[in-house]
Amino acid sequence: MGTAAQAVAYERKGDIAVLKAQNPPVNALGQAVRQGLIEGIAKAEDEGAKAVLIYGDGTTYFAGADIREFGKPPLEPYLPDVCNRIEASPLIVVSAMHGTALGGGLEIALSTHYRIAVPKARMGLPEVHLGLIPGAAGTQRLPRLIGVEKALDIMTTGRQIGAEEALSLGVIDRVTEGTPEEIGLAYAEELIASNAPRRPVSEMPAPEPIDWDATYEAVLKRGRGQISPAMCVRAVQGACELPFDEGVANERRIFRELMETDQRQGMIHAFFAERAVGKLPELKGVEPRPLAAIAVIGGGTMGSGIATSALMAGLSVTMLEMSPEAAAKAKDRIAGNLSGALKRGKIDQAGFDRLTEQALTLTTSYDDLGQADLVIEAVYEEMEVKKEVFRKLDAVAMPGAVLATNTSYLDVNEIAAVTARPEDVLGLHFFSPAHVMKLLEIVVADRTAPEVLATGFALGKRMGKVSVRAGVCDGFIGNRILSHYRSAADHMILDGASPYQIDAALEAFGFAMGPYAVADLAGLDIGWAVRKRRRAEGLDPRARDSTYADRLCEAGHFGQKTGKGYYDYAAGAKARVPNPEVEPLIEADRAAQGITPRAFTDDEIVRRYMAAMVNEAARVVGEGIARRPLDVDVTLLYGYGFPRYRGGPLKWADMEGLPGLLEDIRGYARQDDYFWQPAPLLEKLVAEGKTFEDLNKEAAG
Ligand code: 3H9
Repeated sequence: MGTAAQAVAYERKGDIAVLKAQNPPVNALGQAVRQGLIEGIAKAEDEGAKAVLIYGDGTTYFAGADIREFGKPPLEPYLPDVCNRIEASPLIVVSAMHGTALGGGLEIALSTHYRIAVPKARMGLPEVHLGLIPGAAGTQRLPRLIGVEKALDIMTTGRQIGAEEALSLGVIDRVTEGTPEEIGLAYAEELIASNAPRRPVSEMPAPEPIDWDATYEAVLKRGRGQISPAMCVRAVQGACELPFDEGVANERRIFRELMETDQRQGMIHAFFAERAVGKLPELKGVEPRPLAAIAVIGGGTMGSGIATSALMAGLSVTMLEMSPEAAAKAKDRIAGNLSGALKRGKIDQAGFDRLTEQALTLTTSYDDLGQADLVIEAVYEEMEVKKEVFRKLDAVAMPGAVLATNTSYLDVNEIAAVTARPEDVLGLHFFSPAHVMKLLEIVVADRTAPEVLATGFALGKRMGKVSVRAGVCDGFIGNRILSHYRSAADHMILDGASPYQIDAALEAFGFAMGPYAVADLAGLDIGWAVRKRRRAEGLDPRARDSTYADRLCEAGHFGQKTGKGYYDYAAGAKARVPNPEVEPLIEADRAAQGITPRAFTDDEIVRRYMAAMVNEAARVVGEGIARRPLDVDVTLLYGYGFPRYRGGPLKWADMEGLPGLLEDIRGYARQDDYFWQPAPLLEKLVAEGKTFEDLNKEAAG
């Protein structure tokens, strides 16, 4: 980062000392920046300036503390002291914000006396997303400025607010178009001319209290096991009940405690992992192919979701369906999806009309796909059906067009092989609903060209997805691992656990939904089809199998969409009443297999489920299906409801300790040595005393 003077440039503009932060890419508040701010304020005072303007060079004001410093010994000057030093200056200090003023960045702004921002600026206190609370007096100053409830909303959700909302809440004083330097200087000159007073927020009266315990409990519950949002409540309570300095000390104590937690480690791992997934050696210097027009084949829920996402990304979309009626239905689905964006203010009515009437073309003829830069098929999940689509596509697609299959399990090599251009073929595995879910698995077949892979990543980026590279295997990264840990859960049911106990145990662990509630949501027919296919392909005779779920499907119970599955939805999706037909089916299955049921503790359920997940994930990494452990973590976080505060399954495994997990897996293998064969990579890591994180670091070079 260089010296303090380089990190914060000092310049006099008449009566105003201008401090310009220069720490690309996001002006994170690393040690040199903090030092530079302290020195800049002191110099301005020594030189007799009347005001100080603080702003950021490049694209943003400070985006927060330097997260790379976390977990290392803290370096002076500490950020809270920098904030206090700024606020205590006898000069008028002004912040001019653009880009994102986040976390410590907003805390710096709150310690300046006046705040101005450009209309596009965004701000927030997102520390909870890193397992922390604001730690530079944000929990003390923001409630003094805007009241406890509004401050807690911003802190506990970590949401970003735009400049206009910040103005209306009273976080900032003014919104003006211009460069941060221009608007900041003009504002500072005006304040000097009008003899405006210093305005330290710490001297404002303590905010009005609320019902702290009730709020703490409500926020804790909303966090599904995440502790930092609830701890924001305790820190803000300090702002009401303690003198400012003691409130800051209280916040500091909580911040330091959270810094030591696994949750903080997990969330910061997730932050960097999701930025690392797109960094692949084979993409270095590879240009993606042009992307302006895409085509989607199949307008069901998935195809319509993909089309919606593409339209929202500014691409024109041709939707191919089998009949004009089916095409009209697809259009209705897309319009339905887009009306959600309209309601949320993401597009206006004119945008809605343009997307549905001009950017979207419906067709029933493959001949109309000849202009597409990229075609995605989202037809029925059946190899022969997909192959037929690709043969037709090969005949009509323009040279250089990327041909993608949205399969979730099937062999992309086999699909590519029916075309004369397998180098143009890849898998783009979206997750349903595709316009909502952030995960995109980009499946590389044996002959996929690097620029085709790069085009997949470019498409993902335009659509705002988190894209993960995956190799070809049954289920790629996510569904392959899912299939394994779901089997572990199914085995526990055969052995005596109930689906409801399993769901409850895993939800208490932090999953958004337990596996059986998820199955009901996705549709039990999906798993049924996969089971039938695998049985037809021939199961290994050592593999355990169960039939109770098939019986449920045979009775027409496919989950939420039919009103019954593992749960009965007569009283609504939220009520989650167990379906009384399920237990007898399970008991019959156990009896047929001669199994005497036993009791499971919730801890054992979680341990077995996680061990199965980690073991299969280790195989997926060992076989190169996922490049690095972090690719698995991001896949599970974004596609499978894995609790973010645990970092992903392999980060969790590192924190739990790999030797203990391997020992447990070996123990389970004494009862079922087929299912519980330890993954060779897990054994190797344990033998070498390494972690999955070591592999991530080796891959980063
Ligand atoms: C905090 O402030 C605690 C305080 O309360 C108390 C302290 C005592 N540090 O996301 P991008 C890197 S906690 C270090 O791809 P975008 C990022 O890794 C902090 N590095 O760009 C990436 O590096 P690379 C509270 C950071 O335009 C590059 O910058 N603040 C930091 O899509 C570009 O990032 C936050 O939580 C950082 N703080 O989004 C804000 N931030 O190129 C976290 C980014 O090597 N940051 N990097 O992969 C963000 O939300 C987004 O990065 C941001 C830009 C919106 C700023």
